[in-house]
Amino acid sequence: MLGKPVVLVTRTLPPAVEERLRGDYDVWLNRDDRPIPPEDLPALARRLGAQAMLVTPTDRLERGVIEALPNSVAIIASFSVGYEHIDHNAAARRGILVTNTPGVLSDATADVALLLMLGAARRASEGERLVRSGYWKGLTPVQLLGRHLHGQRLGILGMGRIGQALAERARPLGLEIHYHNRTPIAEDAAKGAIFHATVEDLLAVSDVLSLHCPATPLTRKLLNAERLALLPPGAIVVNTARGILIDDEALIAALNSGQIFAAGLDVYDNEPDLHPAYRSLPNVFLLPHLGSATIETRTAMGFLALDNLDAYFGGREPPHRVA
Ligand code: 8YV
Repeated sequence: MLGKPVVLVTRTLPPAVEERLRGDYDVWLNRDDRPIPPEDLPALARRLGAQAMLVTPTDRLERGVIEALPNSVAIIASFSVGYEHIDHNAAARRGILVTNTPGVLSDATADVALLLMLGAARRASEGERLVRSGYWKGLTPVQLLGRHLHGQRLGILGMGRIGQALAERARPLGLEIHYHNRTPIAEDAAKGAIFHATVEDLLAVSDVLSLHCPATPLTRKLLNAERLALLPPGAIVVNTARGILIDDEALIAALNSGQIFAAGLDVYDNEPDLHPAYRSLPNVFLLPHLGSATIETRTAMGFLALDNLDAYFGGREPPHRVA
């Protein structure tokens, strides 16, 4: 291979990441950072002679797009831990490698899960809106009373890296940790967290439920009306994983009825076009997919994506290959 490998980068990345890209690759950067329509990506890759693509969850690379990619594309590196936006089976059929960026974002995402848990329980966004509105008339003994988290049971659905990082943060707050996972995790990692063999068993003991499982055909709308009804009355729901895990209509109805006290959401089905009802519900703390949004974490994610590319173009197995 004569020149530097050609890499098509679909979104603007942190400065240090783009600098490393420019140094090691013949890189095409999306200067105006507007999402490129997925159907336009194959033609762009062909025009550039791209050997690699560095994409984000805003790039839907479904089967049709993957099958239309030029043969020059050998690897798709995702700037994310989640990779449901890439049809990795179609990629595997074409012999195209797919990689992700796990681990480096666990702390930042767990911090946001904790922020949402505290914000929802203590009605932070209502309070913040009241103060900003100019209509706050001062302290009253019964104003915006929230829920105490100390002594409550936190149910973690998906006890992977991010779920365990949240447990680390919640224990000192006096929350009792419960979890469901396909298999129990090692005792030393669980640190006393109580395993529940079924989702339903976990829901029954979750005063606060936090979702940390990947978006797959099996987890699509996993939190539906039947399952929401299993939560203790007045429970709190937190989601920093993927919006498609929740049946929006069901959650909105439960928030309206008070069956669910409050929710803290960072991700949404079909984001950014989230279900409009969420915007007018007072008892929902809404964030715009900020899970990993720190300069340190996003730079580390970019470097991990580049480590995957460096390994591949160096003839080695990428450290975080998912297909
Ligand atoms: C990122 C994410 O915000 O890693 C993921 O799966 O959803 C987030 O960490 C996103 O990937 C940024 O592009």
